[in-house]
Amino acid sequence: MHQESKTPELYAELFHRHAANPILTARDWPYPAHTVFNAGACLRGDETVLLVRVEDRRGHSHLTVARSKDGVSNWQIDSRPSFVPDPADHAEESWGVEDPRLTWVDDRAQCVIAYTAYSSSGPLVSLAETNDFATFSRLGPVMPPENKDAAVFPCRFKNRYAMIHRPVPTGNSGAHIWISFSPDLLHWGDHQILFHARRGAWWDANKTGLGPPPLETPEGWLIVYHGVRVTAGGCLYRLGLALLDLENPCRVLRRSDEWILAPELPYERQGDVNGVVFPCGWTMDKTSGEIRLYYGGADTCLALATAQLSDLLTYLRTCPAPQTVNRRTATLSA
Ligand code: BMA
Repeated sequence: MHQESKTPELYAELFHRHAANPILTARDWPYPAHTVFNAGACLRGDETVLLVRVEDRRGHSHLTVARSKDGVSNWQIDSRPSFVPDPADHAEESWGVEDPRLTWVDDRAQCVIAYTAYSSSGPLVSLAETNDFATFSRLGPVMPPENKDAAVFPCRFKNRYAMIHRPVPTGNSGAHIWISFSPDLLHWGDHQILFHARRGAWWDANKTGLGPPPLETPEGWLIVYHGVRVTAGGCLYRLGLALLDLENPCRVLRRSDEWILAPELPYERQGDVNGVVFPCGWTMDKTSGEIRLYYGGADTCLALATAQLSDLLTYLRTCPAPQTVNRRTATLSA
């Protein structure tokens, strides 16, 4: 395994893959499933709760709850799908629901789920809420297609909720990460580009997207995002870090030039979609400062990597502060 390698590492690794990886596969599922991956995560009481994307043999996805005391093993998985597409009342879910990001929002006493609703007109962003992971209430679609990779912040900014998301513009100008604001989680505006996909040879050229929801730290909102490099052998999904200002999350304080996690091991390199690490959830142990990143491997299984928050922040302090851009246009490139 990676951690037991005898050759010295070429780069210092911030995230360490868990020895039990992949921690969940379709073989662990209590009912027939093709693949399980891209799970949202949160801590509730003494449990880690995952909302796992499960793809069936039609190719459609639903979401299923898995709970564990240690966040690694002995997962208690709902015996049937927990959150299923509802195409009769929600046509936007006719091809499934995917990639949930979970944010506990104190002032609603609810976990807000931002997920991709896969409509026949393309993927869009929908929101739902739950406080027990048994019953879910939909707020409905909030961003039209094509848009995905969304998560809401856990608090309001000057009385407005904030959400990060990733629209895909027409043309060839790149898929950038945006932020928007809302008084009620239903009506969204003040749309601004948070940061651009880079271009050319960069690892995050052309397409970027938020990973898990922003995590509050003493130095800013911690962001993990994926960048997609299109190669002759297919797309490579790798991960980078960024830090946003605590008071004004439209301000990007730092952004890593290098990726910090990339497909390397067989369960990341080979699967339904080769060469993908795709996190939708993380948790933090406030006592130890350990961050647990839950990520899909090759669109087939679920894996875990851990890092120390202090190491991530130390690394980010060495990263450049991005140039200021006109955030309301998508035309400028970084
Ligand atoms: C993205 C999303 C993810 C998926 C990734 C790689 O666009 O659809 O669900 O893991 O592509 O296939």
